[in-house]
Amino acid sequence: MALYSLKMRASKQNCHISGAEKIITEEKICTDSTLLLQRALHHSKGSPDYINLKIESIDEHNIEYLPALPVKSISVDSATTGQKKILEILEQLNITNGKQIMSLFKHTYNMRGAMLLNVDTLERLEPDKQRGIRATYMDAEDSACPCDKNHFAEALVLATKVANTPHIIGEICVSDDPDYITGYVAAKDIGYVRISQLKSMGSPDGGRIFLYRGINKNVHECINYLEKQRVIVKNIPPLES
Ligand code: PML
Ligand code: MG
Ligand code: MG
Ligand code: MG
Repeated sequence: MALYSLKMRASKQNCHISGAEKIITEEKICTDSTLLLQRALHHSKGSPDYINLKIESIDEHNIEYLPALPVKSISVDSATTGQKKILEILEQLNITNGKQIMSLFKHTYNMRGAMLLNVDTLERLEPDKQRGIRATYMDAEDSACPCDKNHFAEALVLATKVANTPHIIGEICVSDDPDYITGYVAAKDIGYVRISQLKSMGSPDGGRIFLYRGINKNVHECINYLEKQRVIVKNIPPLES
């Protein structure tokens, strides 16, 4: 059965507004394209002046199937407590400079992709620092209709791919959507840990930081997997509230 990668990204004055992608069969191309375009046109970050829709056939033999990371949810009463939780979890991952890492989120808002950070030297490893690294070519097995954004399910797909990437020891995500305040920290060892509040409602500040550990000359292995490896994530659980 022929499979296609379908990707949408939208921006305004070169600032990223939204992006989403699917891996689908041919008969879904028309309906899913329309649904992704509608998402691009109606986003809380604003109206785009540029939308890119890309459709490519993919070879099913090149797909890697990964089980979804186990999910855990932590409920906190404020963004400040949520940020403190992140620091505790980073320490469990033997990352002791969490405060400095969290301060880098002030640079991620307009980026289309994530920051790729050497956690020990705090060097940024993205070849293009304005764009960042976009983890791509991924979807959930039997994924739902892309009409409404399901933050959780889409983020779990991405986090599962990222956690399985060579030299990546973890990821931190604060949503860049002004009306979405839940974020997460994820790693192969700890799973996908959702934190109910990481910023205040209405704040657009957010983004992703991929945490790299190792010698910088191996970064191409990591970027190659994030940008090229086709991945389908199995067993996405329903979100328990
Ligand atoms: C985004 O805006 O794409 C990030 C969404 C984070 C999802 C966190 C969750 O609800 O599990
Ligand atoms: Mg997004
Ligand atoms: Mg977003
Ligand atoms: Mg962003």
